[in-house]
Amino acid sequence: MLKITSAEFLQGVADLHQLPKNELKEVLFIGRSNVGKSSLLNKMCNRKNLARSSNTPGKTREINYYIVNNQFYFVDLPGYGYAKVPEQMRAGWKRMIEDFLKRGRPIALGMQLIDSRQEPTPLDLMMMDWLEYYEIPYLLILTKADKLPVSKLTKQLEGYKVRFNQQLTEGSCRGIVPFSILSTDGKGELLRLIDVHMNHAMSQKKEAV
Ligand SMILES: Nc1nc2c(ncn2[C@@H]2O[C@H](COP(=O)(O)OP(=O)(O)OP(=O)(O)O)[C@@H](O)[C@H]2O)c(=O)[nH]1
Ligand SMILES: [Mg+2]
Repeated sequence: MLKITSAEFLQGVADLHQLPKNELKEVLFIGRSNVGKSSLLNKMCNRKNLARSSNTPGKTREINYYIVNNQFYFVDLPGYGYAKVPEQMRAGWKRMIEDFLKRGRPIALGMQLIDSRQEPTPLDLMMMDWLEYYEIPYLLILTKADKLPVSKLTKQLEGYKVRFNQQLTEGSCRGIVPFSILSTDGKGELLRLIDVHMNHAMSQKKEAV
């Protein structure tokens, strides 16, 4: 079982030339502004303020790198979809994320976060298409699960499973997991899944050599 024993902020990347040059595996945190990316990252690391919750949504333009167990990276991607962001900044975000994915970074797993109370937005769907296109294994994480009664959450989960059945069975989606920072329920399962995909990514690398 993966245990996170250390986690430190490494750097904020505004220009992709600054991306770390080593080969450490990466776990990506992807989702719209305010969906809970930083909260999830903090919860996974048992830290309150490792990833700062931005009080100005949409303003974070940097890709934030955290080094975990001195072994792999948690990568907090800038949130998208904030209504008040000017068109020019949106285009900049899109270019940055696509350039990032194109670079063929050693990504072990993508965590695509969606608010459990909502349907995926067009930008969420675009992100999922990109993950599929680049064959990056990813999880759909339904955040803020505490905000729904259990029956509604179950229904949402079932709806997502039906809707994304093809991605689950033939594509790169490796699971749909409800999550809440107010409970410890989903954390063990996420750590297990990160571990599985980290090991998988490492063994693939060895085979390729
Ligand atoms: N009730 C509840 N609130 C949550 C949960 N996860 C996040 N929040 C709250 O949602 C707000 C946004 O969370 P963040 O983690 O900052 O969201 P983010 O995706 O990092 O946002 P950006 O950095 O702006 O892209 C904060 O007020 C969190 O406390 C959850 O599981 N349950
Ligand atoms: Mg954040």
